Amino acid sequence: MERTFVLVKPDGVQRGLIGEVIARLEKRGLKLTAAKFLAVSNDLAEKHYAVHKGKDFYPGLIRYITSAPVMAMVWEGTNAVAVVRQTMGATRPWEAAPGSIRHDFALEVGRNLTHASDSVENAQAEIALWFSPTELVEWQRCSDDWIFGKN
Ligand code: IDP
Repeated sequence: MERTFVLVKPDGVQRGLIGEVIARLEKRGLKLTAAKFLAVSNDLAEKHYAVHKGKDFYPGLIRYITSAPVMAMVWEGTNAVAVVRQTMGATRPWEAAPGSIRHDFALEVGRNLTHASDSVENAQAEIALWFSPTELVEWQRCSDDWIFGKN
């Protein structure tokens, strides 16, 4: 089953939106595999956003992500990477689809509430960066067959 990495970033935590994000992902049918609440070190922030190093917004991005605690999670399900990106909405909130989290709760690209992996390959790398293998929980959910459609 496909897995993806999700962060409720500091603004989402400060604004009391952890529950909203989790509720939307749960209701969509995705299954929680791992979760932890943590303060992000500079080292972790720089590794996570290495692809953006050198860009004009990079220093502000590192300051933002290390400014307050985050909720880090792994979610799994059919096409989890694409489905979660869609649930979050486009990076720039003013371009996010109505009904997406960034559309419904955000205005600024630099305060867009969440992170979600943008490819299966990046999801695997981000999950490995943020979680140890023992923190990933394999479990049976009683609704799995009703959501994933396996008979
Ligand atoms: P994503 O979070 O939707 O995957 P990325 O392009 O990977 O978007 O950018 C990572 C994060 O960097 C964004 O979520 C946003 O917080 C921040 N960011 C991206 N572009 C800008 C910008 O032009 N100004 C300020 N922050 C930006």
